[in-house]
Amino acid sequence: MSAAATLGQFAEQLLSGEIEVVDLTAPLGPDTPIIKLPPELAVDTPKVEIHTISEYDDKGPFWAWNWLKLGEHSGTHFDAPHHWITGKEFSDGFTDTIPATNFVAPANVIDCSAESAGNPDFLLTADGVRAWEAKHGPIGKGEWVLMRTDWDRRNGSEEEFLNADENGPHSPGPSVDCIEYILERGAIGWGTQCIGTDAGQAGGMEPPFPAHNLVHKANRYGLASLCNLDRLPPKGAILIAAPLKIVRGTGSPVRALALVPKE
Ligand code: 23J
Ligand code: MN
Repeated sequence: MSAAATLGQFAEQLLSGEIEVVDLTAPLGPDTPIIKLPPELAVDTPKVEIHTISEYDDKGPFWAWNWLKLGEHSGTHFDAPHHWITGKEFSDGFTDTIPATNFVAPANVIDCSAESAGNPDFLLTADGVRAWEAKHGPIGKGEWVLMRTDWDRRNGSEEEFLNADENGPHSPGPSVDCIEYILERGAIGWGTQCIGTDAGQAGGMEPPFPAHNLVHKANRYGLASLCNLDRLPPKGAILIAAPLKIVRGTGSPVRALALVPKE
């Protein structure tokens, strides 16, 4: 089929509802959970603030608008390669220099919800990914790998979302060999439903924070705090996730959307 015919059919099926748009984005506001890093290591991102400029009043009689204060890595967000020291040299590794074609790509959704419900420190391994491929088909070059944990059900409460105790946060994520394997397959990025792309306990891995360290070293991307992955098929969805074109930005909140065939 010609690309024009494909897009023509796509337009029809989008308008008829045969192709659905699923919102993978959490609400972005003052209640948005924000990552807390060990105090000896870091300064945290401030909470999101939304300030009214006017709302049809003496500050602006006919219009409403707000100004925002927010970190790049707030809420459902995109991690660009320059976010991590291993990716700092890529001239196309900033939110304003990544080619726009990379913001639209097929998604592989690996369901780890049962494992994560039983163990908040669950790690998806390379063997886990290979077992998933044996069942659903290979992860292709240029495709996203998304870890479904249903962690979005905790997103309304920062305490539940971070799930921290005296030993730090406990949330599922990838093992080192998982990330090595998906990069070998040529994945364009790694996405999760937790506060960041790495597991809560990933600071103690070797290398520390392997999703950040290895994905960005390969000039690939991350997505964090994704919602509604339970509404996506294992394969067949197209993910659209475009960061704001922040000049030399290291990441950005996104409105992440999936195009999904309606069952
Ligand atoms: C900075 C340091 C460690 C981490 C993160 C940021 C994130 O998760 C992020 O939002 O990129 S783990
Ligand atoms: Mn981030």
